[in-house]
Amino acid sequence: YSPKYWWQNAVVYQVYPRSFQDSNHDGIGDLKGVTSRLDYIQKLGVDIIWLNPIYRSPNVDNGYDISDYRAIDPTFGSLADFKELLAAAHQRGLKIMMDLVVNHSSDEHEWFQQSRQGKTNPYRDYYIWRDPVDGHAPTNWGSYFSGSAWQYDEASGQYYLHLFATKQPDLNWENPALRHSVYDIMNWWANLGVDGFRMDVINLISKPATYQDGQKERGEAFANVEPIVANGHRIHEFLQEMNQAVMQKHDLVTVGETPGASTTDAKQYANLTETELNMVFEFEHVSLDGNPNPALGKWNDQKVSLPALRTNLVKWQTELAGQAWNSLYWNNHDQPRVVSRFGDDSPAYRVVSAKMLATILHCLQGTPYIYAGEELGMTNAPFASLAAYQDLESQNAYRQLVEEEHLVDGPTMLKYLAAHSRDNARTPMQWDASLNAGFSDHDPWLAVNPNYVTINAKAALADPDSVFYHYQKLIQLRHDLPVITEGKFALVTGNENDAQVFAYTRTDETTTLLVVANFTATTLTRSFAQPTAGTLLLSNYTDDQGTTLRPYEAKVYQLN
Ligand code: TEU
Ligand code: CA
Repeated sequence: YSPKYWWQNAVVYQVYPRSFQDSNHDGIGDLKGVTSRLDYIQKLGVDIIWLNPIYRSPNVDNGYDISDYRAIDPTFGSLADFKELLAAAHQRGLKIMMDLVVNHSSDEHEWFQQSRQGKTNPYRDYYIWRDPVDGHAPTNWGSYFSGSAWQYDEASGQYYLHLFATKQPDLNWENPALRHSVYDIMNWWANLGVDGFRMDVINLISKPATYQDGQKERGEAFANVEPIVANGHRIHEFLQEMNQAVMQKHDLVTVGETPGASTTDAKQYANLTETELNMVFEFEHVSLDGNPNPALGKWNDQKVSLPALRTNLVKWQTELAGQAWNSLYWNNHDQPRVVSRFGDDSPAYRVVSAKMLATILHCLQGTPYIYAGEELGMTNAPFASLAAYQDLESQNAYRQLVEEEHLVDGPTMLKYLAAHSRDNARTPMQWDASLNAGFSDHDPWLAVNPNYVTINAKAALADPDSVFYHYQKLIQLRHDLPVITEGKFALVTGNENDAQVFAYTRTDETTTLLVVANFTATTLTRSFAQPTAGTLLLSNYTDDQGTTLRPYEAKVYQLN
């Protein structure tokens, strides 16, 4: 089945190269490692691989700090290794999507090295420099990674803006020369044969016309900068210009990472006429479990309720229908593992709840993204001390919130890190039960999850009831049934306030699918769980008990 745009019924597999497969015994995953595992990815049945950044980088933020946009970081291999991966992927009918990080670069990028030379350097305006105000930073904006978003530069007496780490200065998109440098880089990779871009925090590139202080929460030293910089006044102009300079010249798939984007914003970014981007990663459904104290942001350990989650998913399904395209994701390299966060990772329910969550997501409208290891039901990391975490966001947040602002105590913050640290997603891929999960024969850069002995790809491939094969079936269904891509979404009548079960239908001219999922470990009865006429297409149990739903049971029926 082929939709209007090929990426509409495609499924994406996200590879975090650092954690996927080491090929040269240094404990860090690399490109040759990815190439060696393409058969596995192909077996799952996906269409596209998204690679997190592999460009040259000092790696303070695992590659999101790029010092050369046209070079491969030696940690990952060479440009020749990349071309080999691209060719091997294309041979198997797999496309490759690159990460594009152009809200900021590394401070070690040549542009910044020039820019910091002084006010008259031709690259000065590639970045955002401001004079001090009353002897301090120009505004009270906080960085996403704690502390001020401004860094003072002694030599020129000015501050530069960094929404992320100090070593990630923001690029100045007001400068047309910078913009065209970015388009040149994109065309260079597209000409090399890459099939798309995942654009890092792309909706933060248009900064406000005037810089003003933001709102601080009680006890906070700095203001949340997101409402000030997200979806800025020139963002659509910049994306349309990029679209004309790059996307219209190649057949690319594009997804914009857009924190703080509403459905209204998404309708413009991902409108179905291909003038800006193909789709977005929105953050609403992964922000519902934030701390009730806004000063603590995402740091929390409470589970989200099904009604809150459902209301949000339903809103995106209905508001974008026919107007814009969304991506579908439960997790990525920044988010906790889905089965630990929204399901139940205890031995009794891990497999069944992982399959349930996959079913609910993969029958929605949009393009699904599977984060490496999700198809195995990999879980959060069991890190017990601060020292076990590598991620700078986690380390900085602990320092600021516990030690500097005293907004939370240490043991509580460790619980929050266990629930939400980005390192939960970054532990090495679990290939088999051998040393270091088959990821590397060297100590891995981040500890493997000890549960690799039972949770691993080799075991999953040998078990016809594994999470892996459930994902494989869901992907196959999407490729076979137009209703999954095109069908109208509707919540089952009576499901609006159900605290335990999520049930929806998808309908096109010829068919209706009914998707029912029990989000609890309790056996329940729902009349709508047994349609009067229909075929069971997929389930996470071996038999069907009609109106009875066992723990985490999920069923997909084709009606009439
Ligand atoms: O993340 C952007 C983002 O929204 C961050 O707030 C991030 O998700 C945060 O850790 C959530 O608490 C992107 C990348 O995905 C992330 O890995 C990078 O560190 C970041 O941009 C900077 O490039
Ligand atoms: Ca390596």
